[in-house]
Amino acid sequence: QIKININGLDYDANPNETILQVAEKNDIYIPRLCFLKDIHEDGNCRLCSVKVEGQVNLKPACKTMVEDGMKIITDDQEVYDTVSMNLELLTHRHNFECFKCSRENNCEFLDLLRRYSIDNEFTNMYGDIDSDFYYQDSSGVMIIDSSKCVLCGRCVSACEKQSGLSILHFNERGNKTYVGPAQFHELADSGCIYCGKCIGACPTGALRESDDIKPIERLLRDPSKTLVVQVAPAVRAALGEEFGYPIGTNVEGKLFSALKALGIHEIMDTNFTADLTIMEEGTEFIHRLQHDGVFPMFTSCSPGWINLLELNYPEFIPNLSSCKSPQQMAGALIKTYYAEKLEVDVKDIVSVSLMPCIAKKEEARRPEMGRNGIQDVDYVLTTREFSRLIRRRGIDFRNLEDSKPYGMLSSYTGAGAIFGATGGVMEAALRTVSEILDKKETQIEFQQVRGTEHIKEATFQIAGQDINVAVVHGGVAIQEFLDSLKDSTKQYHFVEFMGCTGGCINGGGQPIVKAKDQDKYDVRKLRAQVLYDIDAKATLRKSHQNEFVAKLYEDFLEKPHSKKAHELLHTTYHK
Ligand code: HC1
Ligand code: SF4
Repeated sequence: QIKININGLDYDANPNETILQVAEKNDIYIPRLCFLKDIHEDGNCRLCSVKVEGQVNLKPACKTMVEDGMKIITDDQEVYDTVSMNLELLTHRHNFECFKCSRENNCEFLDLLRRYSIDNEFTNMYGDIDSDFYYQDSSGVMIIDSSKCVLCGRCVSACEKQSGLSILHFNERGNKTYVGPAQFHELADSGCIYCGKCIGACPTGALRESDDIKPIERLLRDPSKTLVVQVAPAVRAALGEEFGYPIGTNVEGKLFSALKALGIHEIMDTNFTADLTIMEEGTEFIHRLQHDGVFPMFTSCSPGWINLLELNYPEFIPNLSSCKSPQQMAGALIKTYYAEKLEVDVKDIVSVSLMPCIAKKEEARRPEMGRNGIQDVDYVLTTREFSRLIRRRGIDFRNLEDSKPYGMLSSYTGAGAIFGATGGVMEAALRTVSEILDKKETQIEFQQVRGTEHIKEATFQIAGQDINVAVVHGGVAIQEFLDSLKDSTKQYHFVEFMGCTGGCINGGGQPIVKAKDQDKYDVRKLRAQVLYDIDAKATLRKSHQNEFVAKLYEDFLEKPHSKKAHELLHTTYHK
């Protein structure tokens, strides 16, 4: 322990801490833009400049280590003017279209400009934008707009350290510098898996999802259309953050009320098809066990993961479960079974999903995800887009009463709810598979597969056999696991993979948590707890106990892996 002095007051510190760390621990404000803990710590924006006694130049607080007796000033006129000038310089190449920006509500750059009352006192320039900025929307699901980019590098580092793919780079030099896939590549052919980690790291609106709000607005006003919306497990665990609720607040009831207030005709819950997925995937697993099938079997619900596998590890395609994701199963039911029930021509049904994910937009467009030229899911709105739609319609989200959706395709068990957290799909599958194989009531909780460790392994005794499972999340861990699997002698039976660390609760379409708050809170843990709390309180906690899933089989699908189930609920993969 050492002592340092900040702005005239003494503080205890550890010699391995930076000035920024000690300041933030003690609630002393130092501005920051490019610094993102564990992801981008190699400061270059110079906004965290502070004065250190005895030093001629100002020092970047994010990478200057504290020393015993150090005296630091964070906010005198010289520091203030320097930070202001550095901020002003960043305004020169920024296209201020704040009214239509995806970060209208939480732009870290705009927050700083306001905090420092930037009025171009120093540089006499403002928004000297040439029209030649790099703009990339070839993927149809994600946009890079360098006219909003402050070149902080957070996205480049996130792509490297979180997806493990290093798709994004700084291209060109000088004032032509822009961030994008390596030169001459379009996003669509760059190997990007649409995990959206770059978007979550961006402090401005330079990276964003392709916005589908406009067509939804139009369809809501079209009396000939019936909109059926499904809601992913993880959306309810994070949407509240967009409306000022603390991270880790369950807003499921208000979410359904918001859909009703928007005039959505029919609501279903992706949690329902998560339960259905367990029936199909569990049956597939048991079949592989009993018929010497391909092991380990891999889960197939996370499209970021599927993209990564198809692009980089196609040799493992036979290991994938043939199950479509719950999103696509729901879409297929909406366009067949539900359309019939509603007595609406399938051409007039619009199937919309609310997802915490960018890759779900791309999954929905896959040609095999539909039939007779009709896609099962027409539009995917991220949690962020949905919040924007609510705000634009002037719905007072915080004062909405809680409500429930109606209809059988919205009931779910605790097992369906936990799909959105890493380990959730595995735990849900184990609850059902163990009970079917052991032919008796088995345990509910499989704690060993929970938590944020990137690769979790466990062995369970099921029907007298050791079943080895693993749970892997995030691009980096996925690559590490698959690389080691090639040489491993261990017989794994079942592996859950999720493209994002933490699973869908930390998906690329979830509310963006500002850099400072990412340091302060364990976002993944808090959001996951919402889902585990829903599960703990549920009366039914195993997918095979969902009576409406049973009814769906009785009325329509017959049994897991029936011909009809195969047609609607299973898929193939691209090489
Ligand atoms: Fe997910 Fe899934 S859990 S993939 O993370 O299997 O996106 O939430 O909807 O489809 O159910 C996402 C979440 C989601 C699917 C389910
Ligand atoms: Fe990289 Fe993921 Fe962003 Fe694609 S979506 S550029 S893989 S971080």
